[in-house]
Amino acid sequence: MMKLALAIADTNALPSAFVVFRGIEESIRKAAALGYNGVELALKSADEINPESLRALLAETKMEISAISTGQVYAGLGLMMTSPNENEREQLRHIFHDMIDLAAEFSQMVNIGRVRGQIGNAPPAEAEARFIALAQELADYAAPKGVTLILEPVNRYEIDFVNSVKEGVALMEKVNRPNMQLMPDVFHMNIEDTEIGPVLEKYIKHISYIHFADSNRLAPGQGHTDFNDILAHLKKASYTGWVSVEILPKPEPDIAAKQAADFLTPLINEYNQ
Ligand code: LER
Ligand code: MN
Repeated sequence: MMKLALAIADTNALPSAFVVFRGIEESIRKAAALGYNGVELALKSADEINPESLRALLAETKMEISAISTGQVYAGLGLMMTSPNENEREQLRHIFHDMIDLAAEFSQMVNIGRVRGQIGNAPPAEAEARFIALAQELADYAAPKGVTLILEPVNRYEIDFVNSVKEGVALMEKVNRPNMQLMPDVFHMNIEDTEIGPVLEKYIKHISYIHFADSNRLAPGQGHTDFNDILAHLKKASYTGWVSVEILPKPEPDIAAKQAADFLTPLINEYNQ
């Protein structure tokens, strides 16, 4: 089964948090009403969530958490896995342990987005080695809890380390942990990869989660990305799992979330036939 999620955050998330809706309870209720199967939670730290009330709300709305995403750990706290500063990496270790513990109950997926860090002026091999060491450590912490870490290739205008899915695959081979996978975002792939559908199909064994946005980062259906072609390739590769809508909240959050659900729900229903 392919399932559809919407990226959301709490009301206190930074303006830069890349989500359609804010306010956890209200967002989950609205996403459920629009037909989404789940929500992706963008968090800065695990203590933004009260597990007991989230558990009750998910049971009531029949919604799931698709993944816990960590962009705010970079955007809000400036922490990077490539950092040469051991103190920063130690802070990250604790934040990720708490996120992984939370994901053990909710979603079993923790995203590594821009928090993987920049290379900047560091020798690239050294920055990559620091990332790999911490990624392996976190994957080994997550494995007995049934949690997978999902690294998102992000375009060159936002980060200088792991822009394309192809580069992500090369890094995954070096990390070499079964619970460390990729989370391609078709918006970034449109900038960085040679093709979208065929590349997803080719590297499917490394792919556990996908972000959907159109070429202009509006709701799927509002730009020129060919979602029928992407879904045909995913189907050929027997992809099952989440696609998560991560788009600009434009022209209005409610309109954008509805446009995406209205466009994707029939395509996903057909995919699941
Ligand atoms: C996060 O999922 C993402 O796609 C980034 O572009 C946000 O800055
Ligand atoms: Mn994304």
